[in-house]
Amino acid sequence: MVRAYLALGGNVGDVEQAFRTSLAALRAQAHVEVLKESAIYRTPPWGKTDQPDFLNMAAEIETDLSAHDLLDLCLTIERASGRVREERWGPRTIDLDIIAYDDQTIADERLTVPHPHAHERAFVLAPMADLAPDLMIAGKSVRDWLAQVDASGMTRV
Ligand code: A4P
Ligand code: MG
Repeated sequence: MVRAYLALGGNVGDVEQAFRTSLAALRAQAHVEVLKESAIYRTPPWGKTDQPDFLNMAAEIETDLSAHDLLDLCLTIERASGRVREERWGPRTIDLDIIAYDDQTIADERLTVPHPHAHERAFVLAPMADLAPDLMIAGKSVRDWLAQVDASGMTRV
């Protein structure tokens, strides 16, 4: 079994419900155990700023899936949880990223792990700090990265 960290985020529709649906889908998987969930944070939009605030959280899991199979599962869950209405596929409610997979470094056309932007983003680092402040990403701990980035405007839900 491998320890891995997932970051969840969204800003369309009922994101908390999408988080619950996604975590339930992970739990329902024989190959995944959800060990810990972070708090949920309301976060100012990063990058493209003229859009609604996001909700973000992270989960610590144990899995015997390969990193690529875990990615496929995340994409499947994204599609299933991202439905705004049952009868029709709506805008994507949820983004499910693999932040870390064991202590492995992966870089191919489908997958980059650790997530290449995790250490720059308070909306990833704050939830990750709830779970694994000492986890090393890009040469520094999550705690140290969090102290360096702009985490203003974030609130725990
Ligand atoms: N992929 C490669 N590495 C990974 C990984 N470690 N985890 C590939 C997950 N996927 C990975 O993903 C497209 C492809 O990335 C996947 O099919 C997989 O093969 P995507 O999520 O559809 O798109 P993206 O490339 O991540 O671009 P996107 O969604 O435009 O940007 P980001 O970087 O995901 O950022 N502000 C706040 N406050 N909170 C947020 O959650 N999120 C974004 C989106 C922007 N601003 C935000 C937030
Ligand atoms: Mg993404």
